[in-house]
Amino acid sequence: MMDETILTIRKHLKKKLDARRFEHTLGVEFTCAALAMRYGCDLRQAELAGLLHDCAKRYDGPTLLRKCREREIPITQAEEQDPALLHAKLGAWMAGEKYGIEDEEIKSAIRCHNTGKPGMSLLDKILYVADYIEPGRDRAKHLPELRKQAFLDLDEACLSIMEQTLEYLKESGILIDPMTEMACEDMRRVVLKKRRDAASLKPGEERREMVSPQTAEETEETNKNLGKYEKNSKEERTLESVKRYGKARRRSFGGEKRRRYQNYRH
Ligand code: DGI
Ligand code: FE
Ligand code: FE
Repeated sequence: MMDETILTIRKHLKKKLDARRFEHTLGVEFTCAALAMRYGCDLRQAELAGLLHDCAKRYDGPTLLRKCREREIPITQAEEQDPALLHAKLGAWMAGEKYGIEDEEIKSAIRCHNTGKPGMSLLDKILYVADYIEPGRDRAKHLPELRKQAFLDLDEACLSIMEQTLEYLKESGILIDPMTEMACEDMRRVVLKKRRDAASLKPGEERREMVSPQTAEETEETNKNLGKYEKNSKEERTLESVKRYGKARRRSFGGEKRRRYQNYRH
């Protein structure tokens, strides 16, 4: 059954956004849905986040600044210099106030969709990645590889995008928002931890593990305090693995990496 809310918002945005932005919006909505299927995220949440993420993009810089000030939305130095960034924060506000979205997770994903943030939720990461890889995008480097990576490991894809974005901002001499740096550092910690865990395991049936959905608990686990995580994770993971598959599953990071790069070549 088609969701009336989604259809109504789509119709409204078609009138409010220019044709290119609307096409991008649909691309992000559908990519969010695909990633939600892959990682076991709520489909409706993902679609709504994708659909509404750029709803404030119709305003120019000065208007964004004014509207954010009027609504007492905090403005960073980078946003002051590059007010276009504010479409994320104002967009989250509009999702709530204009489009009646009460779901805080959807609003959070919209709010952090251009800078990211430390401790991103599964939905935050899905929107962040979908915005970059949707079918209409063609400027970024390594898009075919990134698109594939997004469906293999969402955290790795997030990190690649954050690193590429920072590289682009540095090259162009654009002021970097501290949130963009913090998000990337946090994701790097999460990914390095995952890689270390994987490397410490012996080779095994890694294929099945690679395609198993990322659960909300797993996402939460990756976002946990690192020290605590460090102490318990091996035992917890082994236990979880035993629960899920009936025996301890082990895999080799080297094997997975090699296979992934082989995949990239065709
Ligand atoms: O709205 P979209 O064009 O679909 O994409 P977006 O909301 O992800 O915005 C992407 C732009 O945001 C891209 O040109 C890079 C820019 N950006 C990301 N982080 C920062 C940033 N710009 C500045 N000034 N500072 C940042 O930290
Ligand atoms: Fe955006
Ligand atoms: Fe976008």
